[in-house]
Formats: sequence, C-alpha cells, structure tokens
Amino acid sequence: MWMSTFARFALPALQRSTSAMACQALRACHRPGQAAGLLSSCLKSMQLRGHQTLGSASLPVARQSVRHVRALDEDRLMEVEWEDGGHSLYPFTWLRDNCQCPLCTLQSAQARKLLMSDLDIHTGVDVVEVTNDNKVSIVWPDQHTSVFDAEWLKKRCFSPAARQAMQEELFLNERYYWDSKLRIPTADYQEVLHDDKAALAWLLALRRVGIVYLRGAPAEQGHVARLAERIGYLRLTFYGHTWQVQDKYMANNVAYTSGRLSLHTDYPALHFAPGVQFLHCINQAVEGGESEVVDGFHMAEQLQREDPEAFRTLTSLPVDFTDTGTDYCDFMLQSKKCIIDVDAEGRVARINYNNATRDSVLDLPLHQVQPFYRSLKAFVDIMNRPENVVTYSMEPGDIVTFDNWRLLHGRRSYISRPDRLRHLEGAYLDWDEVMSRLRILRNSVHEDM
Ligand code: OGA
Ligand code: NM2
Ligand code: ZN
Ligand code: ZN
Repeated sequence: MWMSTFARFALPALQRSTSAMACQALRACHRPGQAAGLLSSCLKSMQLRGHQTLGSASLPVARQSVRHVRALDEDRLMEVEWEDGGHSLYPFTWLRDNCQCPLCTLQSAQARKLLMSDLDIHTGVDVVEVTNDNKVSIVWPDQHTSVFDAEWLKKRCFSPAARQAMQEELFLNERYYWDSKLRIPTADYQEVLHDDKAALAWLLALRRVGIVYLRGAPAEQGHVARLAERIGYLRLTFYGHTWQVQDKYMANNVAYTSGRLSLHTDYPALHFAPGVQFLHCINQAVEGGESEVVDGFHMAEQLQREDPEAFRTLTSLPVDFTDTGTDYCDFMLQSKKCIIDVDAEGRVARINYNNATRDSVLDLPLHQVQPFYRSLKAFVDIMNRPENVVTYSMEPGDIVTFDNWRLLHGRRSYISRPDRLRHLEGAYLDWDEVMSRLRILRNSVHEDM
C-alpha cells in the first residue's frame, strides 16, 4: 500500500525534485486517523512561502560538460563555458583554497587540510585547461596542480540563482504555510521505521509542513526513543531523555497537571530550544485532552501585516524565561529571547513562547511595559483565531512529530479516571540531526532509483 502510493507519487517527484514532493507519499487527514487524500490535495489550501525555487532548487544537476575554460587574469577569475551555453565564474583564491588533491584535502573525511597560513589569497594561475575526461585542470605558479570535476564546479557556481538552488538543496527552507484547513500529513509508524522512502517522506513533510502524524505505534513507552534512533539521537534536557506527560503530584511543570495548556512552544527557558518534538499517546483521557496546533510562521506573518508595531516589538524586545525544579537533576534556568526571531532577511525564523515559563522578571524600562503587553496580546489574539487552529485528538498508538521552532501547540484540560490515566511520552531532537538524516535518506533513496 505504502509502496504503491509512494511509487506513483513520490518516485517521479523525487527524480524531478528531491525536496519538493516526496511528501506527497504521505496520506493527509483532516483529523489524523480519518482516511483522506494525498498531501498534494491538502497543499492546495496552503500558501507556498519563502524562496520560490521549487523548480530549480533540488534538481539533480544534469551531466555537465565543459566547452571551454579561460583565466581572466585581470579580475583573477576563471571562466567556465558550459556545453549548454551558460557561463560560470570562479575566483582564483577560492579555487586554490578548495583544491581537492590529497595534499590539500583529507579525502577520508572530505575535509580541508590546506591551512589558511599556506593560502596565497593573491595567487595567479599559470595554466587552465579542459582535460580529456572533461575536468578542469589548473596549474598554479608554484606548479601545484588542481583538477576539478565539472559537476562539482557547476554546483558551486557563484551566480545568485545557483547559490539559491544550492542553499535550498542543503537546508530545505521552503515552507508550506497552513491554517485550520490543514490535513495533517500522516504516515505509518512501522513503515517509517523500516522503509527509507517512507522515512524520507516523513522528514520532508516535517520540514515543509512542520507537522506529521504517525499511526500504528504500540501503546507503550520506548517508541519516541526508537523513533529518535531512526534519526540519530535524542536531545537530553532537565526533564530526562524522554519524559512522561501525566497529571503528577507536586508537578514541576504545568504540562504535568490536568489543566489546559495554552498554545506554546516547548522550552523557551533554554537559549537553544529543542527544534523537533515527538509526543506519543499511550493513554488518552476519558474526557478532554484534545490537542491544538498553529503554524507560528504563518500567524507571525499575519501579525506583521496587520499590526507591524506589535511585530516590531516582539522581534526586538528580549523577554526573560525561567524554569526551576528537579527532574533528571535539579535545575535553575534563565533565558532571554525575543518571542519572534527573524533571520538576516527579516523572515520569521523561530517562535519562542510559553506563557507558563515567561518570567515575572521583566527587563524593560517602565514605558515599554504596557506596549509589550499590548503587542503580546495582539500576537495571542491572532494565534487563537479559529481559522488558524487545527484541533485533533490523539488515540493510543499515535505519535505526533512537529517543528518546535515553528509550531505552537496546546491541549485542552482533561479528566482522567484512575483506571484510565492520560499518558503521553515525549522526546526532543534538534534540527541538525534531523536534517542530517534527511540528506542521507535523500541520497540513498536516489541511488536506489
Ligand atoms: C507538553 C505538551 C501536550 C499534551 O507536555 O509540553 O504540550 O497533549 N503536552 O499533553
Ligand atoms: N516538558 C513537557 O517549556 C516548557 O516547560 C515545556 C516541557 C515538561 C518536558 C514543557
Ligand atoms: Zn592541492
Ligand atoms: Zn508542550
């Protein structure tokens, strides 16, 4: 079932564009657990944001042939003319720095051996030529020789379009923004564990959509750790390697009560908050306990449009967060974070907000206190709009996996009975490890095709 779905929708997509569409293999459901169409249909209701590089970004580079090379000595650039008529320029300094020979590169680690102290950043070249096997050869003034593969060079072309395509291939920063109409991409837990194509589709959708639902896990502890091992390793925090969300006596966190959790990101009290979160439902409450999620990037963009002043405030004022207690060991955390982080281009990059751990210490001059509250209220009002919130109810055996730098999540209050205590097991990972596994899976799935 999985294979046929995948073969029809994802494999051709993977051949064309690795990142964009493998996630179509995932089934998508309005409420996880209901049968529904493919992710492609849910994507129709979403808006594609970020770099618009879908077509070119992840195209495997076609066989590249070099027609001609020449040195532009004046500008200290090498110009490559490609068979398809295109041109690329490479600075001499960069070429010398990235010589791939065994003296300059430790091939077993694909790491640079050449030291900066041995790099002449004003070097010229003696000879540049195309070799018989279509590589580019450079002889440097000291007679050291570098040989560059055509495809290797093409991927590293300095044109804005090529750089953008390479960055998208490496980081997959293109996202689908969504609202309450999202049909959460859903996959089978066992398939994700045992099938590389299923695992790749899972991680691609986790990156692009920010949330993927997995069904079919046994309703017992240990499976968020098993899932983390599928990727690499989990992120240890003061709440342990994995943690048990239950109504606890003398709870050290509001999550460990039966109360409502308003929409939040986990752990803003850590300066480096966990990038990815897994929550596995082992037992659901008799009443209540439903889950809620919001696309924080989408809602922050709405705030920017509708209330630029509030957006400016929340992207510029650092807020104190605090968390004190004992769990894995005793802890006393303090952090300072803007509630909305933007990247160098001003795009929303991360949300840091948990009302429970926002500190009573508020390091602001008096006159900024009321404007801060007004801005936070505007943020929360947009976040809570019914058209932004996706609600679902987890059943035993379900695992939700989501981007904790992007999504806000919450739960309704619940009533447990002693014979049916609500119990979720959670774990954190970081995006570096998840992206690492995603790139490896993408390469191995490609090789199999
Ligand atoms: C948490 C949390 C969700 C839930 O523990 O931080 O968000 O459904 N839990 O209990
Ligand atoms: N838990 C669920 O920011 C937070 O305190 C989130 C973390 C206790 C591990 C809750
Ligand atoms: Zn060399
Ligand atoms: Zn949480």
